[in-house]
Amino acid sequence: MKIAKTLGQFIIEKQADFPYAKGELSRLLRDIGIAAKIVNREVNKAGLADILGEAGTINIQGEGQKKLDVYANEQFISALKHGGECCIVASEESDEYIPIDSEISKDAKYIVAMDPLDGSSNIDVNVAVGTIFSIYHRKSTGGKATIDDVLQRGTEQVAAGYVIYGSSTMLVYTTGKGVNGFTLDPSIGEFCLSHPDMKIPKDGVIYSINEGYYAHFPDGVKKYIKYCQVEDAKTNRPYTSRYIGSMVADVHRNLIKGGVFIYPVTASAPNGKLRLVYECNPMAFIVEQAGGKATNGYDRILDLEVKELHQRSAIFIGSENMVNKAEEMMACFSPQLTKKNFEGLVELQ
Ligand code: AHM
Ligand code: MG
Repeated sequence: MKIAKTLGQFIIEKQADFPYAKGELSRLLRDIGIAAKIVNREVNKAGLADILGEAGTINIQGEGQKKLDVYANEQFISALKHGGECCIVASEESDEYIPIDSEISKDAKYIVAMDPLDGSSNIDVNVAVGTIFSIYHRKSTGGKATIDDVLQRGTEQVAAGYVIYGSSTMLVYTTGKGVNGFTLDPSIGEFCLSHPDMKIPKDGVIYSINEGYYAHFPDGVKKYIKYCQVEDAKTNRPYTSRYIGSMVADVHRNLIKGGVFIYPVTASAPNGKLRLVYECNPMAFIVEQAGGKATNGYDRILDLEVKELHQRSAIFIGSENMVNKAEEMMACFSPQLTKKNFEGLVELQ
């Protein structure tokens, strides 16, 4: 029987790609892998809570039962604290960034931004959810790391990844040298390399968007949806519509099969819904590293200026040709209000 390479073995092997690194990033990735296994265990028994009579109030250790997203947040923070390689954690679950002041972290060089349990409203109905993480070098030197260490452009990411808790559990990550996927083998409790050097097809036939908000979409997005639905044998249209409502699961499927995932600005979410720092940037880094594309409809996600920790952005992400087509529609039917054309509009009034 062929023995699969574990995540731990793979990380050590790849350390040679960073000749000046002393293994801190490898240890950080290992810590994230450990937390992912613990969260996976809880996600997997989510439905049992009621049966075991533990839900809502007190668990067997006498602790209050936590919502899974809070639980996941605590597990990742605790793993990163104990690992000693991270000086700040920024999380969707915490309003402010969390400095890590412990003795073993005093020389830590890395910042981790994460969404500990993305799509958590899907937990109750046994649909895939995910964890998203993004790793940066601390920029400041001396003293405590600050919010400016967190607010770096996506291009500055050192590594990014996601865990998908689906029909199997996978961890997919990049350190800027391609994308590799690992599937958790529950019998040995290890993530094993199952998807080496992942590449997203240039074209796809899946479009993924919450069409319930159609009336609230920009015209460019409406036109793109109509384009996807038109019959055209040459381009394999009509395309297939698939929307899970967990970004990790939707993007993961498209990464493997080809497709585009769009969460645009809407009338009720004028800046988009998804968060730039710990949702859009890491997914954009991964998809670009797999040969795909990610924009906000006009500009590359990774180049966007980051002003706030919980900043939102529209996102068009996936197969390059599909994102290009959607962008074309945006440019045509929802041109970006740049300073120049804004001034033009003012003059017209
Ligand atoms: P969350 O971080 O609160 O879980 O929200 C993010 C999720 C994404 O995973 C998903 O793509 C999107 O929200 C779904 O939103 P909607 O229900 O508006 O389509
Ligand atoms: Mg989220």
